[in-house]
Amino acid sequence: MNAAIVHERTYVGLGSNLANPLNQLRCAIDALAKLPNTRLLSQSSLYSSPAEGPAGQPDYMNAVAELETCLSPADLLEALQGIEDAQGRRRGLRWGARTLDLDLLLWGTQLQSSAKLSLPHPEMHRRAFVLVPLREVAPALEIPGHGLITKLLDAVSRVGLRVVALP
Ligand code: ROI
Repeated sequence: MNAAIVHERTYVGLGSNLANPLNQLRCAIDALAKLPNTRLLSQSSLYSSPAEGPAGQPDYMNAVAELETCLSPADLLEALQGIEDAQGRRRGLRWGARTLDLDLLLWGTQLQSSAKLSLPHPEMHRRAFVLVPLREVAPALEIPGHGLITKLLDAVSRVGLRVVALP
């Protein structure tokens, strides 16, 4: 008998603030839909938000994609980095401006922490630019170790975050 193939529900955060960010996100969503052994289930609206972190960078466009995948977290991470590279990502300053950032937010209910990958993403529960689009695609989500998304949203400021395009 064949072993059952495990499909995990996974969420990816998208961000861009260089080189036509709206287009960067749209291209990235198309690339996510083409990943092997993976299905794009839904995508959030596209949001504009002021940069968090180092000042003096352009506003970001952000969105979240919901996927179902048979890829392991490590393989999915590698695939996401491949999409970032294909869209011209230069890896320089840690929190600097970027053409495309794809953050693996959650992979099922997996908890892990390593230099390469931590799950859930260690900053996601504090970031309105992640939580607001994430709630659109997963309104009842519980973030392992942090609780319900609705509760987390009560604690973050959404100043400056606005929808610029529907899914
Ligand atoms: N700020 C916003 N608004 N959106 C991002 O995607 C984003 N990504 C980052 C930092 C620099 C932390 N700030 C951001 O990596």
